[in-house]
Amino acid sequence: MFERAAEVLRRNDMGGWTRAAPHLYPHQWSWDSAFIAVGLARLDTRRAISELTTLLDGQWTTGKIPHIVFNPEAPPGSYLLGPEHWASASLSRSALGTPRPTSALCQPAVHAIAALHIYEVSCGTADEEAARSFLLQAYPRLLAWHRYLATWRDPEGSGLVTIYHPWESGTDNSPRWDAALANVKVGELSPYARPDLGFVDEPSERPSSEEYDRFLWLVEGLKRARYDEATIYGSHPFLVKDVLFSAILVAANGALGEIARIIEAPDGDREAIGCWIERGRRGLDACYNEVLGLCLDHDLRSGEPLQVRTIAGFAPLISGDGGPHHEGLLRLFYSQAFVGHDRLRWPLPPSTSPEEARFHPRAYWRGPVWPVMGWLFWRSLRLAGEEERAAELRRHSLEQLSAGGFAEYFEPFTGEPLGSDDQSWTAAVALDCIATEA
Ligand code: 9WN
Repeated sequence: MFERAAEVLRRNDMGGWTRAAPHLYPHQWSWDSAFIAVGLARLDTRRAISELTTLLDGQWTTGKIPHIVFNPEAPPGSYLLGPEHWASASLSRSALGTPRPTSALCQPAVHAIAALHIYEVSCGTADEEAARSFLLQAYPRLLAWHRYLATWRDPEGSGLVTIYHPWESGTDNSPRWDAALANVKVGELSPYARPDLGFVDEPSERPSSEEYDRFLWLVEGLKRARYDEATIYGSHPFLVKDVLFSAILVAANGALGEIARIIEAPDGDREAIGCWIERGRRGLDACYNEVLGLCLDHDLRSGEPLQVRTIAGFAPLISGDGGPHHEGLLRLFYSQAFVGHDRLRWPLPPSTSPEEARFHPRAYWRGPVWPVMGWLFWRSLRLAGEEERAAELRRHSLEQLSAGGFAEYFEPFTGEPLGSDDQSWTAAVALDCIATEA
């Protein structure tokens, strides 16, 4: 299985970086690349380093790491919004000078976790020195990225990241965004075709056309604002505090703090990182909903929490400090509402609770199991000292992949592989799970 997973990454290797999937996603995606680097660290330290370095080369001067760095060789029209559609460098001076064109959104900040992982896996090997000098090179860029998120994406100082588009959450059509998207009034859009639908067995595996209209309309709004953060904050119709992104950022700040220690960064940096962690934890705590027993995203436009039971509600488990809610969150995680649901093929977290009215077992982020989410919870459980639970999660996840291959996501009741085959980040997390002692 390790060899098969490595083979998927080799086939998707574009020479220094990896496309997210062979057909559906022919470019370099931000958080995919971070997970891919986690897996590559188990194969080849230098290749793992170049995965992150090529992504960081696309960083904007604001510190933003864009959600896509484009593949100049991808066939035109193979992905709906190509570089010409974003026109990042002509609309924003902050995007000038990147070697490859980029999108203008961002995605969850898994990168510092991946960078630290590369170093830790290399310790004691001949590559340790190379990994250490990579940390030295990457650190200022990662710090600028986290500072961007702590400032432009959190002018309120709430500790929570504001997203401008569901694509920024990485959980695109999750019911988390239904209420906020319903308030987006779509104007005139040029007709468009959906290449993504040609790469899956049935359209229900992808977001609906109503969702796509809204996704494209939001991009139009961002372009009209010339991707200027202050302008967007003043007028954009979708501004949401995302608890999963915020929790990943807290965990990534933990990793960044460790990198700062290893490379002996200035004390001032380490203090700033510590403050971001504290603020993030307080922010997540404030989003806890007693009735649902979960953390909820918050719509800045309506001023309302987004009430739905999804995997994102367990954000405090990922931020590494469930605080007073840790035990309650774990109970709910393993209850009939999630991992303990009696119809599940494997006890793995479905992206949306099967008890939710808006749950759909085949529809992308509205129900299927995503292996990368499993990896995040596995990592978090281990860090929280929940060794047995972590080991179970790892075992079931590997069983699912062994039966269904390295698919993008899985039907939770049958284990049927859905979405793209040979999804890079799925193969990558499999490599890391296999390589880690049970
Ligand atoms: C939009 C690449 C990406 C993942 C996201 C996943 C999906 C893109 C799409 O694919 O999003 O960014 O076109 O559907 O939702 O998490 O990074 O694998």
